[in-house]
Amino acid sequence: MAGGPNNDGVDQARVRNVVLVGPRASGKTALTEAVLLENGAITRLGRVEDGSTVSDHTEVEKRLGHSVHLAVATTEVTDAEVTGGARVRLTVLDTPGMPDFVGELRAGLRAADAALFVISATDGVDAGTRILWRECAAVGMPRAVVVTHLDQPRADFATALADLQSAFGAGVQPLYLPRGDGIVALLSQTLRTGSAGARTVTALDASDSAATADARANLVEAVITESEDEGLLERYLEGEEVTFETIVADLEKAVARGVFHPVVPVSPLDGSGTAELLELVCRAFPSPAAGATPSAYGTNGGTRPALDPSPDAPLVAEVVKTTSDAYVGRISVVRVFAGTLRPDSTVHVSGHLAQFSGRDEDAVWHADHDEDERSGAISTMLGAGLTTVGEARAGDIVAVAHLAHAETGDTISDAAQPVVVEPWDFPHPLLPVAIRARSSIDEDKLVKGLARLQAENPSAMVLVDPETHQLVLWTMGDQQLELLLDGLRTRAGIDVDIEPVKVAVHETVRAIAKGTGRHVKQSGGHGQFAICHIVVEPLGVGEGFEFVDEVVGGSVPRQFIPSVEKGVRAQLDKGVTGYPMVDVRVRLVDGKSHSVDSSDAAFQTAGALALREAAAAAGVQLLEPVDEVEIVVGDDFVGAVLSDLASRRGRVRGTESAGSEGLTKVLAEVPALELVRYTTALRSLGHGSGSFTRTPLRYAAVPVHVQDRLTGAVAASD
Ligand SMILES: Nc1nc2c(ncn2[C@@H]2O[C@H](COP(=O)(O)OP(=O)(O)OP(=O)(O)O)[C@@H](O)[C@H]2O)c(=O)[nH]1
Ligand SMILES: [Mg+2]
Repeated sequence: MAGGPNNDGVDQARVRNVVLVGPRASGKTALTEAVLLENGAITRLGRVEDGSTVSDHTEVEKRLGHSVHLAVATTEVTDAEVTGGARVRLTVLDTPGMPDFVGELRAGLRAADAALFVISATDGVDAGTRILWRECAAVGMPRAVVVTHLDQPRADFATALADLQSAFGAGVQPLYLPRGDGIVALLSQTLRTGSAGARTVTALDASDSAATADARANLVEAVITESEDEGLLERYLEGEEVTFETIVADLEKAVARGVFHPVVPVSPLDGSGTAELLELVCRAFPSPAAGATPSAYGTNGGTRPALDPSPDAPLVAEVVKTTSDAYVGRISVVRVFAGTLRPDSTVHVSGHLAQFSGRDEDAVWHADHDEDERSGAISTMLGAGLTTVGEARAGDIVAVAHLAHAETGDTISDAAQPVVVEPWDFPHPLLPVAIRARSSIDEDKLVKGLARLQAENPSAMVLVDPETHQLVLWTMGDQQLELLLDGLRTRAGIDVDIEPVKVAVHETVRAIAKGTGRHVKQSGGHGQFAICHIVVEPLGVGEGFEFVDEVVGGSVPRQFIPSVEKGVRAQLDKGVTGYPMVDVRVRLVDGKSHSVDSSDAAFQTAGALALREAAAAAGVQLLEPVDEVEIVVGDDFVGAVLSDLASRRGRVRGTESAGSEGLTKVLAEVPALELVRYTTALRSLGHGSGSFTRTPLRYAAVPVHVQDRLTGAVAASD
């Protein structure tokens, strides 16, 4: 067993956990590769295009040419110039930029103590990244910006910087400027050229100093503005000289406080800027001891004291990702927030939110599991590579084998002092598809396959719809759906078919009407005889079903009255146009029986027939579920969202500020029939800035054209 990094003598204050976030294809995976090469963790720079990177190590990522999973790479920063001589252990969390995989992004944010926003100079900041920046700002997460793709013909650093400053606001200032052959360090006024192991640093000549003077002045002033020495800015503006050391110290503090955000130009493909970025991470980003920790609760509720991020405290860790390996079995990627996790020790695993309907009050708190388990081997990760280590201490991110019941979002704690941490903000999957096993063999394997899918993808959800009885897979979008089905096929050998999702439409009747059910078969053998007369009446929405016995004189014998009701109920479940019938009163007013041929079954049949006839006479009105929808979208796209809602028969109740600059909240009532694929529609309407929640509100009568479509559909499928 290697003398693992966790007892490798690296001081916890020198641990750095950094998540890379940013738009699709901005260069996060390439940057991870450059950082690993710079640190000597790899000897050859992998390329995304040929599937040879450390992060995009799964078959599907190599095939698609982009990340879909959170990837973790732990390495030691070896360059003493970069670390100032200390030993620093850096864990990079590389996240997918595609919106469908936001669950992986959220897991990465949870495990990290600081974020690097990776922005391509040619593609800029998308709406989703703007929102993410604000979310990080709201929790005070330290963050800096890396600008890539500067080697591209259309790229211009000044334009990219202006875009960043308008998108991210105050405190965004370049620490370095790109220059053809290297980068210029503004504070030290030096030019840095070359790459890992062959770097030269030379002082700027007079003309370069003059050319960068404004940028340097803006940087210095921005840093001093954030200085904890309140009088410093005034003194500086009055002409007092501020030393390089003071500026650097204030800069590092302001970054760690999350109020100042240096911009570093990096070219991941040739390594330029990587060492400078590492220097910023090592010196200015916080250690886990300084980072935020989640709130903790007792496993039966009740708050617990704030977590103590020291290795000697009781163990509290969280599963941020769950995968499985053909040899090792289940692997839990764990961030330790307090205490020390050891291999082969008994820990307590507390579940997370088990299920939801979009309404928090329906959230079930760790209902599914809450038990002790024995941990297996502990390893640091380098993409798919695992290095066994002796322990994991507060601040470490490691892979733990054999926690058979642990799922993403679960808490791992000291078995003697079990706790559960507050869950992070799981994205709500809102794109449903109905799935069905292709064969009975697949059927048997499906439950197990879906359980694993669920444990590994908390941003997806599998539910059996209580009304339509369909098995519904809820995902974040089509790409995630494709990935999950691909996983079922390739990893679990299960083929499923996709069906259109049914919305739980109901029937009711429009008017009061009579109906007769006549079930008479008396031609030889045991006859059947049952006649019943009913009156059907509409009830209010949500009033359910009422059966009224108004039989007099025994026209329907007492023992067969429940049979009529049973038959009526069976027909209600089926409906008469293919949807369950609700909110009706059925009055059994009369009937006829035969002393020999009448039976429970005969009167059930007659009851069903009577309802069908009465409903046809009364006229069937379909009722559809209407959801309350709350949409948050960039201000520029509100108009498009509103007119689209109108085309979906939506009723807008109002718009208001979403409480975050540049975002508007739209409140509306929209038929569920029109929301099935709203996730994808909103993504293009809002250019990536849109998100929504939906909550079942009520049932309402569908308009004629929709009813024709629905009954036409049923007729077509019969
Ligand atoms: N020319 C150039 N290409 C770059 C640069 N950075 C990344 N690339 C290329 O851009 C493409 C996308 O880079 P990735 O690293 O996969 O981007 P990503 O941010 O990880 O993308 P997702 O995984 O989809 O979120 C790859 O082909 C990279 O080789 C750069 O600075 N210059
Ligand atoms: Mg990637």
